[in-house]
Amino acid sequence: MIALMTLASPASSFAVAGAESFSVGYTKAHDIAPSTFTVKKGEKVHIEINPSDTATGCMSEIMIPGLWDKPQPLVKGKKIVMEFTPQKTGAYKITCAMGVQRGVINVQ
Ligand SMILES: [Cu+2]
Repeated sequence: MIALMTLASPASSFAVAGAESFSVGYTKAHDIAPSTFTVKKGEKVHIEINPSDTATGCMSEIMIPGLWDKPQPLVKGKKIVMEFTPQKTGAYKITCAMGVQRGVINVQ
């Protein structure tokens, strides 16, 4: 029973109706984790980031050019929710507000 429940609830994914959902952490030491995602074109994506630290300097904001274009500040304890439906396949960079890459979303 425990094994079945574990299989049904992987740590990086949880249920949001109608969306592929990801739970993401942030620390200053390791930035976002996980940082690589694979999703499907035309299917809604729901990403929640729960920062354990407040980011500073260059990497203080996060965005996904082409999927989520409004930079969001990473503030300790302040959940960030990004929801979007990718319309084109490709590899979309997760970046800071000035475009430095910190992860990738592969749309298949
Ligand atoms: Cu930057």
